[in-house]
Amino acid sequence: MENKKTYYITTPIYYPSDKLHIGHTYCTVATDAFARYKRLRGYDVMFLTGTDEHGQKIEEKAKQAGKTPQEFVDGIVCGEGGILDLWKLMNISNDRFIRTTDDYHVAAVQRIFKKMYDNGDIYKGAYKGKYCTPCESFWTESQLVNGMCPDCGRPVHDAEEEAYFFRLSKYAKPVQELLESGTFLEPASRVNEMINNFIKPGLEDLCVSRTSFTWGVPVDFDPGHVVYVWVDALFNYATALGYQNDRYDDFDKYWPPVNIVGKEIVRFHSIIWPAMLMSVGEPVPTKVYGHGWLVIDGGKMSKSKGNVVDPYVLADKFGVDALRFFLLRTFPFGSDGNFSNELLINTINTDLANDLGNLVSRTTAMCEKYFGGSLPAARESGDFDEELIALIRGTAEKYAAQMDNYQPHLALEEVFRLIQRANKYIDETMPWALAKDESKKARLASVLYNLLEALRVSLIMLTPFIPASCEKAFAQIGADKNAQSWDSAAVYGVLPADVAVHKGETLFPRIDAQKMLDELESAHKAAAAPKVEYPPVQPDVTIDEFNKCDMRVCKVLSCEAVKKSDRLLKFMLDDGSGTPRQILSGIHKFYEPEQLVGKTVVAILNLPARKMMGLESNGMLLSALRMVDGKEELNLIMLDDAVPAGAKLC
Ligand code: ME8
Repeated sequence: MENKKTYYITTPIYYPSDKLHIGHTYCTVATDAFARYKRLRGYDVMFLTGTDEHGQKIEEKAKQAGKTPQEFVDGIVCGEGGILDLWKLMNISNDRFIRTTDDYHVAAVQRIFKKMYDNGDIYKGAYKGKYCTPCESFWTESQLVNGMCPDCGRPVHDAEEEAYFFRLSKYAKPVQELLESGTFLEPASRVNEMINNFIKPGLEDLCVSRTSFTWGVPVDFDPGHVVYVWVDALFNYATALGYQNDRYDDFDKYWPPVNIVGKEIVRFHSIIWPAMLMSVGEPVPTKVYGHGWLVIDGGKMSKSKGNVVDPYVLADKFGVDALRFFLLRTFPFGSDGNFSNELLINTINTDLANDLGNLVSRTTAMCEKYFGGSLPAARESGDFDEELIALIRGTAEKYAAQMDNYQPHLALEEVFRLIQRANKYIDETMPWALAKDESKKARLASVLYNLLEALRVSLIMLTPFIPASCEKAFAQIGADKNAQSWDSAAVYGVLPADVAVHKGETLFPRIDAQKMLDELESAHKAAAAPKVEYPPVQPDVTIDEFNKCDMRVCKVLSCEAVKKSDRLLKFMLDDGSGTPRQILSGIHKFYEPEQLVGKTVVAILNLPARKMMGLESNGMLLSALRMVDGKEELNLIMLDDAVPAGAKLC
């Protein structure tokens, strides 16, 4: 048997520094559609996605969350509502998922780094830059803000640090030739950008090790250095197939890849990446496609701007297929696209509910109503058939040309030309009028059969985009596996003459735009709210046990910080007894003393006295403690000042 042709396609590996948003989903859904399309065409496909888990940014984020870097990334990648869950929800058909913290990848990157060191392409040198001592950070001249550290605004000084460099300069010429040849980098507009902005001004050698943090792949022959995160990350595409490791064994089978990436990382993928592959003697990618960004009001989505769009919320409100479809139908893949909920609703209503949804429901309903779901054998052709049948036969080729060019929105344009033509065919042939005339039954059967065939080939081409909905629609129009195959997508007459049709559920209900916009606003607000963790409820206590706790209202007479403690505050309280009571409380992180003087608080008075920092504490102030995004938050319980000191809580 002849071996199938192989096809290897990848997404970028995303940083698990935060939850992913609709921009990441856009890239992954597009790559999924390309992978599904190639499978449909009979290719043996390897589709890889994954996560880029090392580097200073992740190390810092983990620290802020009070977790180790590994715990932190595990939560974002594998935790509930994490990256793996998101791709499952979005029906992503990846064959493999790589995490750069996987042992096999780490070991392979060490071998790759050593290989480039041994062949002389990596050498030890000195990294010269501007150093900010308090921040322990190196900066380049251009990163400085008014000559000062961009992080803390303090002065910087010239400094040198031992580091490894990759001889990128050596590869300037072959990389330029690669960029200028054929279709390695697309869209073509990005080629000139790379050559003019990066290669022509002169490619400098690239610093490929760091000593200022440890969360990375250690350079095994020089402790203290970790491999630059981009070297570690780019090679994921190779190690995931078993390159320089034993975990997998299909590098020879699938290499080289098609790398789908966002436009901001085209430089890494079209200059540094091929140069490093040339260094280790492996073929460069077949293609690097730099897709555009989804923007909101012209600006890139970012967590700091608070304008990220949560794919979980959108999938929940609109359905996974509607969201997948919208992303690929609306925005030309190589350009930026302005995301808006209005556009999303409009696309769903126009294309999915009206054009496709109506074609499915009208056609299947008429098959049931006029023929009980099974068409009779007699046929009669008539006006308008020819044009529709020509489109049924001719659309697949045009669609394929667009898909092969990584232009999903144009491929969908072809499919919708056919769907719209089929809807017009219903208006032209007026099946409801034919049904009234017994002598027109054969003509009516032909009309409905032609509509089913138009639907069938459309659904084949829509499968890479909306797989779950197509499966349901195929069942409704009675298309078996053979009638769903790519080979049958350009053939008219594949459904059996007596095809059995079942009208099913509405695939894409129409959306009430205003109602949905209001719902979305509140859903996004709820999703953006910090995640609060509540501890489980404690085992029961009896009322007598509870009554033993003497909790009283107290007035804060004075409050001051305890010397040499950054946590403790010392309170003198009026507890109603006439004698001031001293209580210590470790809440300085949350309150300054002057905020609390005069306040009405609650304390439990009959706890045994305790000494802290040499001072006695006679009781404990009550507060509400909760975990918000992994951090402790505390509110002291304060009552209305009208409540007198000494009042008992019950
Ligand atoms: O750059 N619109 O990871 P990352 C469209 N770890 N696509 C977007 C987008 C937007 N607004 N925002 C993100 C990294 N993307 C590296 C990659 S690869 C060896 C290492 C998509 O988490 C787009 O594909 O920042 C972009 O390139 C990618 O997410 C960046 O993801």
